[in-house]
Amino acid sequence: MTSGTNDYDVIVVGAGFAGLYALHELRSQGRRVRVFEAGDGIGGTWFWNRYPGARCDVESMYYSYSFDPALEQEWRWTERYATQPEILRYIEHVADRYDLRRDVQLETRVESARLDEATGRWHVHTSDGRDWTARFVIMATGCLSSSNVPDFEGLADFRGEQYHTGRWPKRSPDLAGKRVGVIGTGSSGIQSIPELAKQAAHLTVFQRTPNYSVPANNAPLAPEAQAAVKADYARLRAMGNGFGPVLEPNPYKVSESTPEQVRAVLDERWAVGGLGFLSAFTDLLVAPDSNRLVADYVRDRIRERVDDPELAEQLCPDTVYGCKRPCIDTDYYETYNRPNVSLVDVGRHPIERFTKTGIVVDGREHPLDVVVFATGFDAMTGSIFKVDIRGRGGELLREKWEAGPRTYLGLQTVGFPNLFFVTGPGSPSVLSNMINSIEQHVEWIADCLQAMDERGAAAIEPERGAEDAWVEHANALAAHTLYWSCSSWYLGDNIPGKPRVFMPYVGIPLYRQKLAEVVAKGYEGFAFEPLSGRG
Ligand code: N01
Repeated sequence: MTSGTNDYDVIVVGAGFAGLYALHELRSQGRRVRVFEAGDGIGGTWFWNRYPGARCDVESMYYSYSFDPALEQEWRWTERYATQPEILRYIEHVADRYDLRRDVQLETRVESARLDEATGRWHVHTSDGRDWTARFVIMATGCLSSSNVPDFEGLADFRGEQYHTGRWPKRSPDLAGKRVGVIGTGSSGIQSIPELAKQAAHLTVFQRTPNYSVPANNAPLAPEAQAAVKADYARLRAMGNGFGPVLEPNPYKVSESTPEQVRAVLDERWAVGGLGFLSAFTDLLVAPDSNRLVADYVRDRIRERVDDPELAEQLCPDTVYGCKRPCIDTDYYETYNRPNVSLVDVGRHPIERFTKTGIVVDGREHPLDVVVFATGFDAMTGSIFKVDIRGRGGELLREKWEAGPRTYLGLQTVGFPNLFFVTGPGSPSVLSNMINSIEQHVEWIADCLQAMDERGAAAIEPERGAEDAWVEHANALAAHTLYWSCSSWYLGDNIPGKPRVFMPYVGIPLYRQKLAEVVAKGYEGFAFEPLSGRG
């Protein structure tokens, strides 16, 4: 079938920032686009992650679309770091402003996408039992959207309430008077723990690995500060790899700096707050000695924030700073000074099992009414694999990527023509400002489809050699970093059986340059199938 009500030019999976922008861009080109979204509302990550304290760790002025200067100018953010409800309001405003909702089908999960090689069209099956066809499929499924609850023994027996931070109920549960346990001290745990502690009778934090966190220094956004950014938006957005000018990378290595200079850089970043430590020195993630200086600095600051010295030591990470995604917080460490908060170290003694009434660690039961899983996500590939995607010869994508994801530029993979990933593995994605990367990918895809129209191409697919070279190049870049020194979701370590591969591409400016070069050389590394080639 090449026409009819269930046939589209493009099917987009997911209605978060990426899917909505893909819809807007491709529909502006006159294409018939349909977006499927599993949730009963748009927003992706910002629809699902409603846990108390959820906010973005990129500043709101820079965690926003840049594609339309009028939109940039009219939207007013209220705080330095936007809360989840505010970001969701922004996404809903964008959807209404560009009349996007009419092409988004909610509460519909894409279950499979199968290439029909004879016609070159993708056959898509959705959870409402319907079948669709499209020339292109775009996976806008998000990098951190497949929530992970570890397979704890006895979990099914637990009688209390259970919530995952990434699937938080719309009506937030009433925790007053309850004994609440939180498992996990990544970004979601570190953001939610201070808020949960205010609500619960007692909060028990089950910590396997302490994480580095730096104060966010969140504050209301003064209208003058906002106006100043808006007056110079394009230039400011381009600075600091898109995280905003306060995070402009320091161009020096620790080894090129005197101890006084190192201290001054770190003091300045501490005073500003936020993610600036990641770009404090260029050798931070490649030179262990340099990293240690930064890590020591942050550890000293953690000790200053916790009254009980023993507890402070338990909260101090001994990993490389930035090996796991660092966190930013509001009163995280101070929360452990509250009398109703306790920490259980499950690094040395892992959680043994759940009982009907609590969690057992080292032979002792911790009685709980509520358990909050802040246990993260099957990152980058989890949501892609939830769709049964079959390309040439019926090859299953999950099987092709069994030993780790293989893409060319993070955008496409051999054997799956006309299937695109937005911020896919092999692109900077989670190491970058996601909105910048989303816009870059969507615009690249839109330009590519335009170029295909102009050259009369039916399909695009990477060449095997280009994909192999890209995977090798991306691995080589990651090999020189300290990312391998700890266990992290970047490497898939948090999911049993997942291959240990560093999934994002290290180097945002280099990536931009590579993408531009590929296009300048007539889509070097891609093969186009002519329209006449179709049977
Ligand atoms: O998940 P995580 P997250 N027993 O995987 C622990 C983005 N994000 O949802 O470190 C005990 O980081 C696990 O322990 P360990 C951001 O990119 C952004 O917090 O594996 N503990 C870890 O402490 C972030 O990095 C924002 O030893 C277990 C925690 O659970 C990413 O999402 C906000 C365990 C999981 O941490 C993911 O963050 C939120 C077990 N069996 C998220 N299994 C902002 O913008 C896992 N853990 C601010």
